Amino acid sequence: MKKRILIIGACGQIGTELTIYLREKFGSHKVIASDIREGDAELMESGPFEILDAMDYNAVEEVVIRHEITDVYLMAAMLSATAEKFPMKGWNLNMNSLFHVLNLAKDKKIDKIFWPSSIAVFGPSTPKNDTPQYTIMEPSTVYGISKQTGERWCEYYFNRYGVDVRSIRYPGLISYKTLPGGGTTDYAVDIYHKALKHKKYICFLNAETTLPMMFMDDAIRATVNIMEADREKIKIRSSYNLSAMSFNPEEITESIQKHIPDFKISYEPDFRQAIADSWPQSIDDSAARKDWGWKSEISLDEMTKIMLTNLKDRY
Ligand code: AKB
Repeated sequence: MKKRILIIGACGQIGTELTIYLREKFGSHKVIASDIREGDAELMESGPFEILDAMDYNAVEEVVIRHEITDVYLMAAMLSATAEKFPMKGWNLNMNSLFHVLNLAKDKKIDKIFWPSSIAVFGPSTPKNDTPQYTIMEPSTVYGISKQTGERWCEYYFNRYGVDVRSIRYPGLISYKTLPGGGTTDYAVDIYHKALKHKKYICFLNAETTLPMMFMDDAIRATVNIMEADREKIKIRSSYNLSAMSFNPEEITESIQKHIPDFKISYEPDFRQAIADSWPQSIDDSAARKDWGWKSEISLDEMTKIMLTNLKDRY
């Protein structure tokens, strides 16, 4: 099999675990990790690595050609909270990096692209519960606008140029290997670290803020499954809704208290509350289930057990 994979943004929260998973699946030498900075030891030592700026078309093209890349996973992005602080930087990174890989595929320099979208494509006017695949989309954040625009361009490149681009609208992702950076759903990772370290956590969202979330293992499985599915099964070329669980800060606290009974949470909502309030509470992912067989496996309580077990030795 000629497959050779490039992961751009390999040192981030998703990229780190995705790289390690793909190296185990396809062989280390077939999976080139790249990022603007070096990552953690496991990632750096498990296979080839390139320093790469996702905004630099010539550099991306050079790495693609030198390594004879067939599949690109573009994981570099500025997330919702940070992009509100640096709107133009967020827009430029999220859009330019996408155009670079779409154009490489259009020019037949790569075969296939994975590009992550997000629940942030939805906005205050979207139905909040069981948000359908096709619905009103008026995102109110820079990040959400960039993801929704990106979805339109993915579909356009597929329809106009036959570019094989595949995408998922990730919910908030929770993992213990790498910390997230700059998202609105990051509290759901931080809370586990603080529960173990201090037995208390000050949450930047209020107790009732229910958001769609997913454990990283499910997200990685979904990502690789959509990329490995037969081309004709991928009917949606903008991005697929994806769902696993929904909870609010109070509910994740109760799940943690089953293991750490004296854990306490308090609330000091900041600017991220408005972002979270603009997003859905739960997602209808029936199209992903039907088209390429998606099914989530990990529930809130299972995730809590995994997170606490794997983080406890750090504190
Ligand atoms: C964020 O909070 O910005 C991300 C996302 C939901 O895409 N985790």
